[in-house]
Amino acid sequence: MEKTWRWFGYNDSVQLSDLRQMGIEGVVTALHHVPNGEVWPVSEILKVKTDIENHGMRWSVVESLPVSEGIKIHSSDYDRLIANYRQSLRNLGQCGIDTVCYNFMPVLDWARTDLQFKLPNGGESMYFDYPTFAAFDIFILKRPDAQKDYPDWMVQKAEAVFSKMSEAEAEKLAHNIIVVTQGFINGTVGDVADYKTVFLGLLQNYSEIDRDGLRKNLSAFLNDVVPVAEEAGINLCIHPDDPPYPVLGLPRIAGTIEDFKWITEQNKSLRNGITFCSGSLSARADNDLVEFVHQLGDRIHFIHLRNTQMLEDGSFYESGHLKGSVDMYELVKALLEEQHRRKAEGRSDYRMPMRPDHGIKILTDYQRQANPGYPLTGRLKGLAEITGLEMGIERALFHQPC
Ligand code: DNO
Repeated sequence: MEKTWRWFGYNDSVQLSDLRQMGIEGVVTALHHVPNGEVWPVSEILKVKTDIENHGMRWSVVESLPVSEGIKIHSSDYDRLIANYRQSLRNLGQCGIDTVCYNFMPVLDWARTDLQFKLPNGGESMYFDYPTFAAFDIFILKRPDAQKDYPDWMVQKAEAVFSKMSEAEAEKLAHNIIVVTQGFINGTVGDVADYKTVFLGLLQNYSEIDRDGLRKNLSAFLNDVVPVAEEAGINLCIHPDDPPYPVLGLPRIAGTIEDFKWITEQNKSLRNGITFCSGSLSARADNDLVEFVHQLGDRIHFIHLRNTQMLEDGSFYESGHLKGSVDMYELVKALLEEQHRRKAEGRSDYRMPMRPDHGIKILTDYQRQANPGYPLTGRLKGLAEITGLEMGIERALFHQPC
């Protein structure tokens, strides 16, 4: 696998020169300063690309070229937004960028209820506590009819959680979910005073859009962008929903093998591909990740590796890279088999870009500013673990590394 690293651009506390020392081959980044829905100019793309190359790496993946809400709800602004998206793809292709990740999650990208969850060893991780999330939805956000979306036992648990929360804690929870976790990935709600009201308004846009409706909109999006990706030589890859099930009454359509099969069937081109995120997909007991790779491996263009520990009520926490619900040995083995299969077929894209996703906050991470989930040392530990695992599997099973 190609060793890549998510770099948040020039505001990142990690420099491109640091990445070289860490053995990184490819950078995963985005033009974070371009507002959602606007065209990514060639000059801006080239500036970043050249800088990465001057540091001896390549710009392996764009994560993400954000899909605006207007495209997801197919609003009256759709034509302008999709024309801009297509133009950004052409511009990226013209600059020689070949992989673009995106997601189709309504309103909210990833969700966690605790960004500073203390592990027994003193490290800090992130937690999605379902009852706490329900408490946010029902009692803090007060989304109309939210209660109906949860079983009674969950509502009771949520009530108990909420009754113990101070006003400041409730505010922090809402701010984390709506603003802090979304801000650095071009989230739709800015850090405005009435962020909860703005957020409720965005949720309201989906009142008439159910699962089938959102699927229809994704299908329309794919019809409009996959042909451009083919011309531009770009592998598009959709990121799974995180968590991989509906939240806040919103439809979510990228959480299971069935979902991804459906997505790949909308356009048979290999350019219509997948970001395989083991952390997101693993937060669901009925997702067999190895089976996912067996069935859909040829569409995987980008890999995020991390682990989660699932808990009984649908809650989970991020448990590092090797430990947790995912059998990382079996998974990496399946991914390497896919690489060897591609190589034997003569495919030039056999070496899949992989980044260690998220990381536990440890050691020097407490002195260095980072976006939630992206501490340097914790992620580097993950990369080292995965690299070692990969080498062991390659040597033991394939003799000849890809
Ligand atoms: C958070 C991530 C997301 C994800 C993007 C992909 O750390 O899971 O930012 O990478 O949504 O489009």
